[in-house]
Amino acid sequence: MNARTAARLLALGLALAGCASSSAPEAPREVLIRLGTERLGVGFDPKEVHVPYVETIRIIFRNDVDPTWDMPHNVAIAAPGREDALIASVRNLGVHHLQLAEKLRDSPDVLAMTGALAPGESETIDFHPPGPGSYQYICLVPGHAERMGMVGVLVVSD
Ligand SMILES: [Cu+2]
Repeated sequence: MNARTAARLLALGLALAGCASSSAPEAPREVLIRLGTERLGVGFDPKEVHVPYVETIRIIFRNDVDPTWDMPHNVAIAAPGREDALIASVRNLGVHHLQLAEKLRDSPDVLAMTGALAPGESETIDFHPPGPGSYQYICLVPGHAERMGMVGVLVVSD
């Protein structure tokens, strides 16, 4: 965890503490999940995550690959039904993986995404699910999803 992530988590803790003291108990509006990657393979770990439907799913993503591999990974939550189009757009843009976040962050095919992270790096993003459903999370580093199957599914239940 880097200092920025730690600061964000601290801020989150303070915000939640503030809520708890000022209102009656209610359903949580936020859940925190951790996504990592295989250490000696090209894939997410875990490949499937189940969460209840809430306003905000805070995702801490860490590239856990062996540091000697020099392999970047990212995670993008694709808009349902747009997974293949998103992967194709990365191929067609021919973008370097370090430009992925810059080029695609505003794409309607992406609901949330991190930048490409080097081994050992982590980044925290907030995903606001449009509703219950299944959302694929995809590594957009060229070839990882298409050729290596670096895809997972986030199941948001009602
Ligand atoms: Cu990857």
